[in-house]
Amino acid sequence: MELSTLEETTTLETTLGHLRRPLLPKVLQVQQGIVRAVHDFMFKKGLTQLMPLMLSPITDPLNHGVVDATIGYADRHWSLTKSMIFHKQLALLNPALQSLYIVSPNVRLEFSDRAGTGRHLFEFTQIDFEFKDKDRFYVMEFMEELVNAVFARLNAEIPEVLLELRGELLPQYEQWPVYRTEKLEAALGPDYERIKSEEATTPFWLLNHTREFYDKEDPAKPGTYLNYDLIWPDGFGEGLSGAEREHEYHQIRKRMAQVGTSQEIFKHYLEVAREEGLPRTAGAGFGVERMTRFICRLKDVDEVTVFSRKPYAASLF
Ligand code: ASN
Repeated sequence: MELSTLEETTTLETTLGHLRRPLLPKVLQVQQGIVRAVHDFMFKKGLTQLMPLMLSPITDPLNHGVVDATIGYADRHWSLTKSMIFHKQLALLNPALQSLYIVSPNVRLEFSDRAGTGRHLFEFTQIDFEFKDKDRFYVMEFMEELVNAVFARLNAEIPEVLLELRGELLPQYEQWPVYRTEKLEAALGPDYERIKSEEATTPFWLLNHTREFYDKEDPAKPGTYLNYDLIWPDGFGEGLSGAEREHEYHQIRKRMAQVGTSQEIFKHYLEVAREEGLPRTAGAGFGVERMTRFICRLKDVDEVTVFSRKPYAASLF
């Protein structure tokens, strides 16, 4: 969509209408409850909180194209944060730091084809966490425990809000099914993720997406990856992605070449991998607005925002 069309369709009335929605404060109460419960959970589990960064010479290349968001400052290009993946890994170079988390604002200037997914905002917050010397099984179990802890807290703290928004309290999940992308694709075709999410009644894990160079390739099965997505049920789709990370210099370079990442932009990161050695880590990040949307059973994640951030349907503020 051209900007001129945007100007015509985004009026002051629609912008103010969005922020005046009567149910919005209740949705925000749920979101606040999630963040508070997550902080307490992370504290109990011993993760150190880092403050977010919004600008860096390197950021997540993502596995899909977005509009470039770099600015010039002090003779250098600085990218707006798409995720803090590399900063999580680099921060764990500190020998006294074992695990960390960040409430991290991300800017991803999505193209208009993601405007109608119900799951994309061009600016959102993810809670990103990373552990040194842990594997995918540890991270998946950690997230399962986190979801149940957050849901139990919300049930205890704001039952009347949950009843009004979703008609019932939140469940506790005992079993999280685990599927592999290649098997689901063979059974259900290319739209397997959506189909499985619509069929599911509990969250589940989807293993092995072919993605960014930093998701570790399985040494036992080259061409497959030690990553995991949490998929919310009832058609709400992806809510978290994470992986064990590549940390060996030659393997990182091989994967960069395969997926077409610029080694020039990442030269200092590569230097650390070559000279210092990156720590062996695993982690993940989940979308706060997406978790809020799932809990409140909202049609579109943009219903969680005060100022719309739906791709190409910009708010005036
Ligand atoms: N936060 C994700 C991870 O830890 C990366 C991302 O958001 N693209 O793997």
